[in-house]
Amino acid sequence: MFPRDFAWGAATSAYQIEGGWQADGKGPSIWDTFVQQKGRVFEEQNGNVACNSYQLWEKDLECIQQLGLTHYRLSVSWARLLPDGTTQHVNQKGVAYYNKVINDLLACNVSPMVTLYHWDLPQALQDQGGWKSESIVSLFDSYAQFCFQTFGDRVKLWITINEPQVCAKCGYEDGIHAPGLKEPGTAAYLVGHNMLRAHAKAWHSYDSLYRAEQRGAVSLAINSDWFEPLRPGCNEDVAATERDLAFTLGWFAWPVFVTGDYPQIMRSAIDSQSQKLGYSGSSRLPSFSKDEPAIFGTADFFALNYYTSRKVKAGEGCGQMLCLNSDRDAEEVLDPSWPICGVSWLAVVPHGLRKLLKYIKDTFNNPAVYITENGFSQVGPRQIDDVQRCEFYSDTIMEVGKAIEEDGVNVRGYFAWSLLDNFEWADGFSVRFGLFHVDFSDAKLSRTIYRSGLEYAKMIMKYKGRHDVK
Ligand code: GBH
Repeated sequence: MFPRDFAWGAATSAYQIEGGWQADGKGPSIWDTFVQQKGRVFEEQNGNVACNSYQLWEKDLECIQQLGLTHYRLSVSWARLLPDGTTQHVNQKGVAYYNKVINDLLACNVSPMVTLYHWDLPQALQDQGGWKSESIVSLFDSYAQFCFQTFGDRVKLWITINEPQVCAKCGYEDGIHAPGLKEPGTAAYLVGHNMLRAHAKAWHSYDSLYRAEQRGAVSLAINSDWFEPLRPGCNEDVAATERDLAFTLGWFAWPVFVTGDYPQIMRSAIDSQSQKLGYSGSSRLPSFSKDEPAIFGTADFFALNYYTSRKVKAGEGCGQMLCLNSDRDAEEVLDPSWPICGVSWLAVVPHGLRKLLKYIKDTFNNPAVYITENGFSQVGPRQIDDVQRCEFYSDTIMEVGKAIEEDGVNVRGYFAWSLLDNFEWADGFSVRFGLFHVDFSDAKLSRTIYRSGLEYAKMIMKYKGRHDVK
């Protein structure tokens, strides 16, 4: 069912696991700032220590080996490498840390997939306007080039930006993630725009300066739910579903994989709402200039973060608010048959992943796909014997297998979110996604494998093993 070189992985991100927020010359990031503000995070928790992977990396490596992973997806902290965000000042201790991580992985036959930006912008760059400012595009490119130069002899799979849609919406529209801004209806589109340009510029740099020698692949991780009309026969619901998909997956996938520009549905929804509300000036959704490096074609594979599905019905006709949800004008509902795991947004729908994969194959010209995140959360008291999560992983991996075998989708790898219980952003440590439990009340932060970790290890062994029999 799974190709011989299929990537069996797990993922983490720097701020969520590393701790060491001020260690060895690291600069502050926007999350270091955000968590210090009252009311931002569950019980005022923070990632100052988190899983302390900055010091306990070798424990993480043991976990990785216990699972038998072939790949590990981590992110590097921009402010740990470049404390003020620029290449003017390199923190050699940060470089040494990631060199060790990468070298240890390779020594254990595990391939690293490295994300450059998993939401932790250096505060120094936020102070200059952050992702809203056009200057971020070349700053990001310099940072990316620094990473290609420093680690690219060993890292062959790169993700520039993790979930630009979530960065833009949660960080600048809803204000529930760092930098915590609430500028509805405008900032998210600008931020998304600069993220696309930054991604594209970094991809072009890799393509022209590093690819020939390093022979790696670069993409961006796009998050999307699977969307279906609530009433399939109802035209309004079908149209709302298309809009919802355009505002989530399409926002970033369309420019990169299809046209070099945003989905037409998205632009016309935004512009007609602007007109209705008498918003003057140019479109709130910026345009790409012909003089810039092209956006189209700037991904060597499709990186998908999939968590859940939604049924969609027509919205209430926008309302008077200038905001992203009004532009999108779609109402999302849960099917009562879908179980909810842990957090309220996470309905368990493994078959939605298969449908989304098929959609990606058909819409984006059959790209190689890595599922760069997928997981199941637990809240409340520790439950090592997590039978539901075991079932979730086996059902999901079955759906991925069907996507490959029956639908012919070119899926190249699967990364479970997450290797470890970790700092789940605004939910702090109250929501646990790990294959390993982390005891945050114990100074040693001991890692204990969940039953689902053992099951995932067995699945990996089984599917990898099959080839050896032949
Ligand atoms: C991913 O985000 C992230 O890449 C990863 O870092 C994270 O730990 C993981 O998934 C699990 O969440 O509270 O109703 O307003 C997934 C996208 C964006 C989904 C924020 C939940 C909050 C919904 N997430 N969203 S709500």
